[in-house]
Amino acid sequence: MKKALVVLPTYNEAGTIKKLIEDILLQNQKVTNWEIEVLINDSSSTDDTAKLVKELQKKYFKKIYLLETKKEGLGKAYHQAFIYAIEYIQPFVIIQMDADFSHNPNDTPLFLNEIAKGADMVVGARYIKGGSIPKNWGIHRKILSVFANLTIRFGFMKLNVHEWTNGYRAIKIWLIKDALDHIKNYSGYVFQIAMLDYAIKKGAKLAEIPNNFIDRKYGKSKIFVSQYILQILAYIFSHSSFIKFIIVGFIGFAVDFSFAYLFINKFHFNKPSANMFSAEIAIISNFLMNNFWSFKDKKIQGGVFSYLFKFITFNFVSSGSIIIQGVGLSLALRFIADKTIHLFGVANISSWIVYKILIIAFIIIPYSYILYNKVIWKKK
Ligand SMILES: Nc1nc2c(ncn2[C@@H]2O[C@H](COP(=O)(O)OP(=O)(O)OP(=O)(O)O)[C@@H](O)[C@H]2O)c(=O)[nH]1
Ligand SMILES: [Mg+2]
Repeated sequence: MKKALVVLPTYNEAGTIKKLIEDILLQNQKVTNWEIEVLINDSSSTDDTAKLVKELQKKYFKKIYLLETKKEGLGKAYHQAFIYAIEYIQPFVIIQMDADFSHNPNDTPLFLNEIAKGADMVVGARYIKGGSIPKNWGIHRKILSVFANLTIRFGFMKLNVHEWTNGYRAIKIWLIKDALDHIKNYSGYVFQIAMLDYAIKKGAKLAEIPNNFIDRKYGKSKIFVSQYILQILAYIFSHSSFIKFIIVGFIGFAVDFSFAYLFINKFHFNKPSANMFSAEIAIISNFLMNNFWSFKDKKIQGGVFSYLFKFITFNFVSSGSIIIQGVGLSLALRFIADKTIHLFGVANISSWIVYKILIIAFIIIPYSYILYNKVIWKKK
């Protein structure tokens, strides 16, 4: 028998906590290979949440654990619960669940099933077939949830991970132990994103199962929306290798342009050689910035030779994008049009500028990002 521990963070959930714990413990009758227990981290609720848990503890001997802490946010509450679980309970897997019945306790066997099949982390996903968000949510709440998930998905360029913010999950204890240092920095709701991001970067095996999120009937929501949005954006900016890769691209463009200007105007190089030198300087600086910043989790390992080899490959990939731009531009000019476009009667731009921007956005960026990930900064 393996132990599965359901962790419930609570703040004023007296309306639901008793029935929820009993429903979770009832799941023991449905699973054969698991022993399900519950840990509640109550952050100084001002209602009877902790008192009700203590009453239940007497009824269900040694199946219910209670931690009582200060109120410091959801991420902090999970972090405290994880540390307690690792030290005193040693489960094989932890299931995270909201305590307001938004997550149906009857689904816990489905999560355990995926864990038994080999997943390291199972996410209850509302944005896959079979999953859903509450129909009665106001339109602003629906938009917020959908957009938050899309922003994170595209911000990290992890298109096959559909759910980032839902808190119904099962995570193997080794992965939690491993992630403790990373997630302790995120005390609010953004902790859920930080945990999943860490699991992906670790190469953990992920599974998504459909989840129907139910609107709470009792108690009040604790989310502070504008703060949450800012935390999400800050997290993506500091942790997405894709965003950093785009920023490096812009810096590379500036480096190329500045050096070309310098060589031509100050050192009187001829224009073609000035541009060749400036392009190579930009390639070198892009290579270094990508290695030590954008893809720092997958930094090139080994000695001088592996650096040299990767650097030469990087030059090939960069030459590829120059060729793609050249060929793409000449095809567009020839088969679409080579003319001046009048922008709403206020400005004129040449069509080649539009083509160049489109080629960079839709061909060069995916081309380079995919090759960097698959060839130069491969996952170890
Ligand atoms: N221990 C602890 N639990 C918290 C804290 N903040 C939120 N929670 C719990 O975390 C879970 C999710 O919080 P909710 O306020 O329901 O957030 P939500 O589910 O996104 O929003 P609603 O369902 O609309 O309320 C609930 O069980 C809360 O009681 C906290 O600071 N400490
Ligand atoms: Mg809730």
